Amino acid sequence: MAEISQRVGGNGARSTEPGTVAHWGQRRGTLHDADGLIAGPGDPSAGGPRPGDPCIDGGTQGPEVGAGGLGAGTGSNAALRGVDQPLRVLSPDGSPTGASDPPYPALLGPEQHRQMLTDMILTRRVDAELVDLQRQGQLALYASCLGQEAAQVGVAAAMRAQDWLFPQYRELGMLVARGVDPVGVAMMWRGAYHGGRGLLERHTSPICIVVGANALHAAGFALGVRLDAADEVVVASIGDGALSEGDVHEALNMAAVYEVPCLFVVQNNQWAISVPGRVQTKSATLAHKAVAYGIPGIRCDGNDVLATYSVASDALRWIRAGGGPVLLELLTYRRGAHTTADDPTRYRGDAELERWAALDPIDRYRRHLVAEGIWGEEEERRAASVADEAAAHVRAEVCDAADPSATGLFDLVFTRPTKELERQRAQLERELARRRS
Ligand SMILES: Cc1ncc(C[n+]2csc(CCOP(=O)(O)OP(=O)(O)O)c2C)c(N)n1
Ligand SMILES: [Mg+2]
Repeated sequence: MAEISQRVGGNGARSTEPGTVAHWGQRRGTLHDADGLIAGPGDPSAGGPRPGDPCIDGGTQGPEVGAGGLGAGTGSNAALRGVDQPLRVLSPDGSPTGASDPPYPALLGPEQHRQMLTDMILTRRVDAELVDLQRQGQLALYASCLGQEAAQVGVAAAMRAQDWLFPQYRELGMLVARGVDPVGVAMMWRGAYHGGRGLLERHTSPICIVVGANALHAAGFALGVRLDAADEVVVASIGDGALSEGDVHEALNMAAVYEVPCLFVVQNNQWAISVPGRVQTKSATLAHKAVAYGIPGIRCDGNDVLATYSVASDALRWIRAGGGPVLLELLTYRRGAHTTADDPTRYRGDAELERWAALDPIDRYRRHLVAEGIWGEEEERRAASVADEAAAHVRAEVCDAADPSATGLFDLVFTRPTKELERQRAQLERELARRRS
C-alpha cells in the first residue's frame, strides 16, 4: 500500500483541501465527519474507525429522502453522519440547497451540464424504446431504468475513459454515458449476444444478470489494477438487493483488506423485484455497511445528478489517491416494472409511484439549468432529436437482427482457448453440420 500511496500522491486524499472527502466532512458535518469514515486503512493517524472501534452506538433518527425506503436511520454518532444523511445539491424544484460547497458542480462548464442532461433524456427515450421492442417480441426481456437516470449518468460522468465499469443489468444510463452503443445492450436482451456487444471497448464488463457477482469481478479486477500499478479505478454498480448476496460481502471485504481501487455504487431503488429494501437488512442505511468493512460510506440523493456526480467524483479522487475502496448509496426509485416479465401493481401502490414521480431527476436538473440560463427551447429540441435518433437507430438495428453464429460463443471465453474448449467447439460444429445435412 505504501507504494500505491507514493505513486499516486500519498496522503493527498486525506488532506482537508477543498473537494476532498475530508473537506466535506469538516465543512458540512453531514456527509462526513472530520474524525470518522474518511481514514483510509493503513493510516491510523487519520483517526477513522479501526477494527474493533465501537462505531455504531444507536442514537438519533436519520432523515429520509423521498419516502418509503431505507431512509429512516437509527444508528447515528458523529462518525456516522456521512452514512446517515444523504447529500442533496439540488432540491426537487431545481433550486440549489446550498450543499454544493464541494466544488465539483461548480467545476462543470455549460457544455458538460448540457451533455449530462442530454444523456439523461437520451437514456429515458432509449429505455422506453427497449420496453416497446420487448413488447413487440424483438427482445426476450428488458429491465427498465426509468427514474434512475441521475444516479447512473452522474456516476458515469465522474469516471474517466480508462476507468472500468462492472454493471449489474439495469445500467443503460451508465452505459450510454460511457459511449456504449445501446444496440449492443439491446442485443444482450435479445439473447443474441453474451453480456452485450461493444462494452469492452468502453472499458465496461459484460452485463451481469447473476445478482452480486459483478462486485466480485470488480474487486478481483481492481486487485489486478493495483498489482499492475495502472492508473485506473474500477466501479461496481449493484442494487440494494445485491447487498443481500454473500458475493457482495466477500467482494467488499476483500477490496477493503487489499485496499484495491474499487468504488462500489449501490443504486438503492427501494425494491429487489417484489421485496422492499426495509425487509432486506437490519442496517439503518446501506451506507452503514461500509463502517463494518472499515471503508468510507457516503449516502446521497440519487435523483439529484449534481449530488451523484459530486459524491462519485469525490470518491474516485479518494481512490485514485490510494485511499482504498468506497461504498456509495444512491437513493433512487425504480419507476418501471422490475423487468418486462413483472407486474409491479401486485406489490406496490400508486401513491408510492406518485411520490417518486414528483422527484423526477430529469425535471429537477432541467429546472436548474433553465434557471442558470444554460438550457432553453433550442437545447430541448436538440436533446429530443439526439434521443429520437438513438431510439430509431436501436430499432433499425435490432428488429429482425440475424442470430450470431453459435460457435462465436467460444471466441469470448479466453484470449487463447484451452484444449477442452477447442474439443467442445469441434463437437458443436459437427453437431450443427449434422443437423444441416
Ligand atoms: C444470484 C441470483 N439470485 C437471484 C436472482 C434473481 N433476481 C434477479 S433480479 C433480482 C433482484 C435484484 O435486486 P437489486 O439488486 O435491488 O437490483 P434491481 O433489480 O432493483 O435493480 C433477483 C433476486 C439472480 N438473477 N441472481
Ligand atoms: Mg433494487
